[in-house]
Amino acid sequence: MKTYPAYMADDLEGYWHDLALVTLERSAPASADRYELYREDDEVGQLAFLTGYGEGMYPYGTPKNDPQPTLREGLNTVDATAEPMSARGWKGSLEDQLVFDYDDGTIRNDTLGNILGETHLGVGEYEAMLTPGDSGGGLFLADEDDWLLAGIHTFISGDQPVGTVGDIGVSTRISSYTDWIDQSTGVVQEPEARSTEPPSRDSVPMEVSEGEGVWFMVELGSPASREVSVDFYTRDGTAEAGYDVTLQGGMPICLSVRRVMPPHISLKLFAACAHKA
Ligand SMILES: [Ca+2]
Ligand SMILES: [Ca+2]
Repeated sequence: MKTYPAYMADDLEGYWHDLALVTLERSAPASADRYELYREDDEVGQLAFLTGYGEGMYPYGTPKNDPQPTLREGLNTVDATAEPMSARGWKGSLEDQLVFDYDDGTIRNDTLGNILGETHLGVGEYEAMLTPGDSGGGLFLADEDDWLLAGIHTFISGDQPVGTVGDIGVSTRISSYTDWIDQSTGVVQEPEARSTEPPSRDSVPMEVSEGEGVWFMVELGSPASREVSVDFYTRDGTAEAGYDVTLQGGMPICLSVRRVMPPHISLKLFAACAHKA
């Protein structure tokens, strides 16, 4: 695990850079969901998707007493960075934190609306807040066709019990840390395909530089008269699937060919490689 160098959590001095990177001993399974980082600095005002394994709670602080940790999700709106809270005595890396309040549709509980002078009464029944145990969970913002990881939950500010309407949730702002994350985990390169398909088995590259596309050749002994499909899998070597290499098009890839003349087909497979910084 690699903790952000200037991390500090202190009741008097505040929360600073509450972020760490965890390296798994083995690659996560290919079936595990993966999310890109949110890299823009326009998070404020956006609808956010909150996830976490925190304690189940009803909106006014009554615990649900779940028998085991449960993944929950809900929505809220990123009201601001935590910077305006410095006037209220907050300390810490405030510019690098995203804050959102737990609304119940009333002005009275519109905590950040009242502080910031901009009424925002929440998103109704989907409005969600962090509870104890949600630390480390994700705050996601929508991209065109996916959700991007924009925050990691760090703490809740409010009266006891925490997680009730009017509380403020705080997530570490990922866009402030993308340089550190990139340097620590490797830089994703755009893969470039080799310009031409290899003409023969002998010319299929056995070694490939990072950032280059890879061609695989699959040969048939004789012309096919019906649909042919090929299943293939990768085996981890010095590069691990899902960690060092991402296969575009998913895994396994199945190729169907109706007529094959001449009797070989070739697959093009891009490998997006990451190199260790
Ligand atoms: Ca809210
Ligand atoms: Ca609000």
